[in-house]
Parts: sequence; structure tokens; C-alpha cells
Amino acid sequence: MSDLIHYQFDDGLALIGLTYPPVNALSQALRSALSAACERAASDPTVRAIILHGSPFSAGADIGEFGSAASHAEPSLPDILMRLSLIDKPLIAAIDGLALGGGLELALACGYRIAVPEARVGLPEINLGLLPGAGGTQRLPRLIGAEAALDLIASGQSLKAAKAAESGLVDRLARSSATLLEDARTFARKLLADAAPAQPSAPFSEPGISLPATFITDYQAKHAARWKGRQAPQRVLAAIQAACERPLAEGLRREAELFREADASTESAALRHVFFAEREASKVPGINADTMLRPITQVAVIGAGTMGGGIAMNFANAGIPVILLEAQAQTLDRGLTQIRRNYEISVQRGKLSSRQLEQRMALLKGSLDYADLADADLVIEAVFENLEVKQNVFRTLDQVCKPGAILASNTSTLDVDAIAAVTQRPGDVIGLHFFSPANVMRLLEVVRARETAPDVLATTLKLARRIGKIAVVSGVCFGFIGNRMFEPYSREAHRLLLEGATPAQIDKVLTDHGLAMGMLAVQDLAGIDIGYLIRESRREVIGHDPSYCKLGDELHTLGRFGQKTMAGFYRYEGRERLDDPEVTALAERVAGELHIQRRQIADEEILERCLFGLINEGIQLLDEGTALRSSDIDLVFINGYGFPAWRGGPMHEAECIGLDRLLARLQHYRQALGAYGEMWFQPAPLLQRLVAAGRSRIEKI
Ligand code: 3H9
Repeated sequence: MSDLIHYQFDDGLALIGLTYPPVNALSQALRSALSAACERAASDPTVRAIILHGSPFSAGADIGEFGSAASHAEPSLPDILMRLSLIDKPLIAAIDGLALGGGLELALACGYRIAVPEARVGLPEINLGLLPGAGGTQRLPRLIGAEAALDLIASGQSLKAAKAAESGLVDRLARSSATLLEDARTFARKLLADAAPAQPSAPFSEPGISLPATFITDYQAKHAARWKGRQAPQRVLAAIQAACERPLAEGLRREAELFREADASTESAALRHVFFAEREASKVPGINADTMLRPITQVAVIGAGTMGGGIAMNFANAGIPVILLEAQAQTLDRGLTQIRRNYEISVQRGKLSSRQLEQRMALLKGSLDYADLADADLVIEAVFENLEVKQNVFRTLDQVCKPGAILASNTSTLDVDAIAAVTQRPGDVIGLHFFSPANVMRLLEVVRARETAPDVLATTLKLARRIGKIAVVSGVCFGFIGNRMFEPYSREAHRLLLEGATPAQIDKVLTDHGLAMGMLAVQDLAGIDIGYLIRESRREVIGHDPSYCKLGDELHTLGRFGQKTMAGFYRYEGRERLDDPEVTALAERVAGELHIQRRQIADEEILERCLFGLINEGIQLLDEGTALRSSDIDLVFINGYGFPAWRGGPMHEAECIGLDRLLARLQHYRQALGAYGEMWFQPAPLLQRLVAAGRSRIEKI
């Protein structure tokens, strides 16, 4: 038959197994083989029922084919599934592992579904800027009702099969993976004995009938904030509306139309880029599948503040015991109490049971004594951001930790080589830069220092996955990838205030672009004092520009530290953020002192200056080798700085804008902004080389 399909005849049953590792993605080749196998079973009079199976069942359409001819090549998935739904013998999908996207749609085209209880089912297409395009938006509402179907499709989340069985998405649960095929055979024989129809009638044959007329518009309004700027959710709604209002065949045609639009959209191209970027990020030169890993069964975190506590929670959540070390009993108690409070909030929100809370707290042990770290396999230091303070911690760790323990610093800006240098074991030292709140944010910048050993890097990357983080490897430089790029972004926002923009105008331009928060609101949240301290440590680099974040420095002098003092770039009334005439007056005064001409600034200029500055820095980081690839930079900005994933990250966006245009605009600002432009808008040499070579992708040449 084909390497991609295993066909077996067994006493009146055809067992068709998908065997295209790793995830049975429904590529053109697999679709052809599947279609041929199903036709064979359909036309064989000795076959009375058909069981489709795979392990995992299938992760859906082959994402790598989207945007190419192979995606639409015959036989198409919708056509195959339509044909399967018309075969006059019962088809049973036997689901192991997962049935996602087109994989679940394949199962939905079968008359019956049996699944291992732990298998996961879902329609995550929305996460790729798509909608289910092989009948999912039409068959699922008819099976479980429009509301439940929309919840599943719009969330992009998967469910355990045991849960899916409650809604009727899965008909029967198998006992285990090992017995799945045996249980599927028993199910098939029962269906045959009962003379069950090939396709049972749909429980919700008219899915819209009992819903209010405003169901779709209400749903849209409820999710408007989360879906701002996105198109895929609108297409999902349109498809569900068709399921509610039209017969199946018409609904399928509408779904196909919407899918074609989505497939060609920039949003989907961006989200597919992010999907592959996440998988690519773990591929790092110098380490491979043969790199030995160090066992991590005990972790220690130094510092029980907000950051240390958040870091510790990640490990407790993954079932790994953590020692939380502090200098004083009172601080330690406060830290542990805060962790408990965080878990209690999760319990109140129904995300955690009280039992799980206690289990996690039991994994956290407080200590005031460095000697307790002797058995830790990984120690993460999260103390005050000061090189000397951190070096002292590492000197102590070098004395108390066992040989082979990984010693990590959570520094966000400092030189990890200089930290490693104070130990006798620099190969065991690495940077693990968690983002705040550390128990929530998905990004982990893994800083590979000059002497970090390959197995230390490989172990931390594996561990990052275990605790649910997206790890991106960075070289050593001030601020690593994220904060180094954040710097020109922040500088530009400060400067634009002096030139005449208001905090609210700047932030609105950025949030309209899809950023989770505006730059100045971020500064107020993070603390004006924190930004000031970071600048203090680098005055020798930035001091030649008298306007550099000058307004931030002035706010610091006034004690306007941001949200915590109810005043920073904004003033705060409760949770409301308001432009403050005092800040405008301050900006006018400072601009006057620095002879900066104030003017009306167009939104486009604000966006270009903030965005292009950080992209230019990203290109420079790639050229220096601090970032391994442009897509890694995108992941940092999406997962650590609230950049919209549906734009694919700043580097992907630059490729969409066009590198020649990016270069031209940087050159424009370099000239238009006088000495300031000359200083800060120098196009990265790699950008100039790429444009000269006529390249459209950002890569090192
Ligand atoms: C769809 O179905 C559209 C239809 O409605 C309509 C069609 C007309 N395609 O993530 P992992 C690769 S849209 C191609 O590291 P895990 C992945 O790149 C699709 N490749 O493992 C990686 O390759 P490599 C809807 C895929 O265990 C390898 O498999 N489906 C696909 O952490 C292992 O992946 C989805 O959105 C694919 N569909 O997670 C599901 N899936 O080793 C997307 C995986 O070369 N996939 N690969 O780097 C996932 O969510 C996760 O990959 C999964 C496994 C949960 C399956």
C-alpha cells in the first residue's frame, strides 16, 4: 500500500493506521494514501466497518504546506472528509495521543469516535490565524451544539477526551492506549450487531434553533478586547453563524471560502511563523540529542521577593521541590505568604484545587542557611540587580554547592561572564532571565556565557520546557536580546515626549498597533526608579546624549516613581491613568533647556521611530551573534514584551514592511532629527548589506 498507511483486514473490519511520524500531519502524501485506503475498504464487500487509527491520531493539516501549492493539492482534506461521510459503512475514529485541527475534523467526519481518556482533542486553528477548514465549524456544532462548539474553536484550547465524552464529542472511552484497538473492534462489532447507521443523525441538526438572535454579536462583544486587531476570530464567528443558519452543504461552502481568505492572510502567515519559530528556538549550535543532561530533582532559589517567589512557583507547579533562601526570617515569611496568596487566587478562580495548592506549598521549603543548598541540582539567584552583590552570592555558591550543580543568575542586564568569573566553575554558570511575573510570563532568556558547558545549556533548555517556558538563547551583552532592544524603544518614547507628544498619544499608537501596553504605561508599572537605576549603571554609554531619557530622570528627582506613587508619566486616580499637565509642563521646560523644538507629531512617526529603532537594534544583535536567528528575537518580544503574536514579532513585521523601506525610513530620521538622529538612527550594517544584496529575509550574511 504505502509507508504512510498501515492497512489490515480483520474479520469484517478494515483497520487503517496513519503512520507518518512524528504527528501524522495530513500532508498531501498522507491525504492521498488515506484516501486510497478508505476507497479500498469502501469497495471491499467483505469489509463491514472501518476503524481509522494513529498514535498520535493526527495533529491536523501539515502546517508547513500552508501558503504553498501543496496545501490545496488534490485530494484536499475537505473533499476526503466529505467522501468519508458518505461511505455506507460505519467509520470509527480510534483516537490516541491527540486529534487536533484537521485530525479532529477527520474524526468528526467518521460516524463514531472512541478515545483513550487522556487523549487531547481540539481545534486550535485560530492560534494559527485560521479557522477549521475541513468541516469542523459545521460538523462540531451539529454534534455538540453551537455554543459549546464555538467555545472550543474560539479558545483554540484542547480538551481531554474524558471531558469531551461528556459533551458527546467522543462516543466511547477506551480503557487505555494499549487496549484502544481491541476496544475499537468491540465497539465496531456492537455497532454492526445493532445495525447502527453509518452516520448517526446529528444531535443538533439545527444548531442555531434555540439560540438568541444576538448570540453571535453578543459573543463578539464579550471577546472584543482579547480579539482586538485580529481577523481569525471574526472568520470563526462567520463560519459558526453559517452553521446556525444554513444547511450543511452550504455551510461547508462558506467555511471553505473563509478558510481560503484566512490561509492567504498576513495574520496567518505571522502566526505560522511564530509556530515554527518556537520549535526552532530549541535548536542550538553545540548541543544535540546526544548531549548528556544533568538530572534536576532539587532546585533552590535565592531571594524570596516578587521575582524569586515567582521563579520558585514555576518549579513547584511542575512538581519539582524548591528551597527558597532568604537572609531574614521576616522576608522569607513574607515571600512564602505571597506565594500562598497567589495560589489562593488560582483556587478562587477555579484553576487549582485546594489539594493542589497544599501539594505545591509542600514542595516549597524556606531556608535562611546557604548550607541547605548543598544538595541542589540547580540554584537560581534572584537578588538585587547589582554586579557586586551577585558576585558575592556566586562566591558563596561556589563554596557550598555540590560539584555539577548548575549555578544560574536571573540578571536582566548584567555581564554573566563577570559573574561566572568569580567561581572556580564557570562552565556550570548560566543566565536564566525570567520575566515578571515569573510564574505567568512564558519567556525565559537563557544566557549562554563564554564558558557555559553544553550540557548545562541543554539541561536548562529541557527544564524550561518542563516548566512550560519558551526558552530563547542569548549571548552576553548589556540587557541580552530583550532589554537591549527595549532600550532604543524606551529612549524614543522619552524623546518623543520632549518633542511634543503626550504619554497617552504615544501609548495609544502602540496599543493600537497591538502591543499589550504602551511604553510609558510599562515604565510606570515597572517603576521610574528602576529605569533610573539601570541608566545610572550605564551613564558612560548614554551620557553623551543630554536628552537621553531626560524626562524619566526628572520624574525620578520629583519622586514620581510610577504607579506605586500614583504618579509617573501619568497621574493615577484609582486604576485610571490620566495625562498630567505637570508632566507636559516638565516636558516643555526640559525641551526648552535642551533647545528641542516642540511640534505636533503624527502617529505614524511615533510608531516608526519606536518600532524601527528596536528592529534596527535586533538586526545588530543578530549580526553580533548575540541572537542566533531573527525568529528568536520575535519570540522574545512576543513572549516577554507584549508584542502581538499575530504580527509575527518585530523582525517578521520588518520583513513584511520591506527591508528597503525600513532602511529608507531610518535614513530619513537620521537626517530629519539633526544631531539626535545622527547619533541614534544609524542603520545597522547588516541591514545595509541585506538591502544591497536585494534580500528580503533578516538573516546573517
Ligand atoms: C489545520 O488542521 C487546518 C484544517 O482545519 C483545515 C485544512 C484544510 N504540521 O510541537 P512539537 C511538527 S491547521 C506540521 O515539537 P510537542 C513540529 O513542527 C493545523 N508539522 O511537539 C515538530 O517538528 P520538528 C492544526 C507539525 O509534543 C514536531 O512535529 N493543528 C504539526 O510539544 C513535533 O512537534 C495544530 O495547530 C503540523 N500540524 O507538541 C497543531 N504539528 O521536530 C499544531 C506538529 O521538525 N501542533 N508538527 O521541529 C501542536 O500544537 C504541537 O506540535 C503538538 C505536539 C501538540 C501536536
